[in-house]
Amino acid sequence: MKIEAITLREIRMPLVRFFETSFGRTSERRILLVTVHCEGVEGWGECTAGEHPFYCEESTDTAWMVLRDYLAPALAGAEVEGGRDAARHMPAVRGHRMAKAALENAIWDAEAQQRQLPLSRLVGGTREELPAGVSIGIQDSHEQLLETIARELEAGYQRIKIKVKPGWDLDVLEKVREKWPKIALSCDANSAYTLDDLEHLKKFDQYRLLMLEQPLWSDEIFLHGLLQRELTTSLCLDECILSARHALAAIEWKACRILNIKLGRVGGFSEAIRVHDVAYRAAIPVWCGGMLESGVGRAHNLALSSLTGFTLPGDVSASARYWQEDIVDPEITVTPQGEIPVSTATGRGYEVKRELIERLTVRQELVRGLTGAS
Ligand code: OSB
Ligand code: MG
Repeated sequence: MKIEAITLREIRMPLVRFFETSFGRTSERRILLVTVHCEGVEGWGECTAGEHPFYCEESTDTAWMVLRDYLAPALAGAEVEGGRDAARHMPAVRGHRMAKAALENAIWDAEAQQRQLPLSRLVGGTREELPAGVSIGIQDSHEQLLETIARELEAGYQRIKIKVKPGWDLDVLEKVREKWPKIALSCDANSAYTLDDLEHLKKFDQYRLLMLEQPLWSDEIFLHGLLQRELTTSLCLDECILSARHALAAIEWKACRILNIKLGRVGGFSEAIRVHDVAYRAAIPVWCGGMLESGVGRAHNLALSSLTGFTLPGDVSASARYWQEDIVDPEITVTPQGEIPVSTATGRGYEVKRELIERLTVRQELVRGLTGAS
């Protein structure tokens, strides 16, 4: 498969409602999209980096720089077998996994189109219907949070995850459990606590959470293991799992009982599949995390979630929760039972809306392969 050229573009999309985590509030996304032009097909990828380096080191701007100056020049003009060997053609850039994932996932999409296979089947997926959950940000009041939860349960979502931080945690959980004693409920701290909070964190146990996600430092597996030994609640790791090696270390050390897998965080489909396989062999359930993606990233998340080990509801939610109008057709929707059917169309399964994308574009760059280069 010859990659003739690569388009990098940045689009801006206002969220229908702000999203707040322990590290800050987002109201408008700056999303980087990668298009690989290959022998008549176009593969699309999305970079999941945030606007600021707060969730991890990467941001929209660092990813743009790495893609423009290192990754796209190396892949434009290259002959690749497909998504699985794309990483071999990338220069030895350390880290910058979200930038790498945007390009690698676009190549997986192009390969699926060339082979006329749904992307979910190309990556090895077996599921046909995916259980959907929602991630609900920190709100301005408890009332707003309870209203939002009521609305999402009404829409059918199978699991509610709420963001927590010191000052927005136990009181909130108390109110939620008072109203809904039985719903599947998780919370995500995005590294807002330390081991000095041990006694406080033990109090989370009384709320019968499905899991507590990433309470401690974003680069720390060992200390999550010490915390897990002190809690009955299952820990789930997000930020600190960047590869299958990290997943293996966390599982062996019993630092968590559940893993969140994000395509961008681990560098693309190839590594995400390896993380899944490590967890599957150890009988550790996994689910797919979200990064406020547009429809392109959302479509890729659905394909990943079709792998056998994704038994827990993911942060794979309907387009309309985030966007006035999503950039794909059809938009992603959830059934009243809280499921998303896996697309059986070839490639990513959701067409891009070109005119809308053009209108949202704020910068664009075409990187061509050198003519005559093999
Ligand atoms: O930790 O899962 C997270 C959003 C931005 C950064 C980190 C996270 C999140 C979410 C949102 O929880 C999930 C989504 O709905 O896309
Ligand atoms: Mg998380």
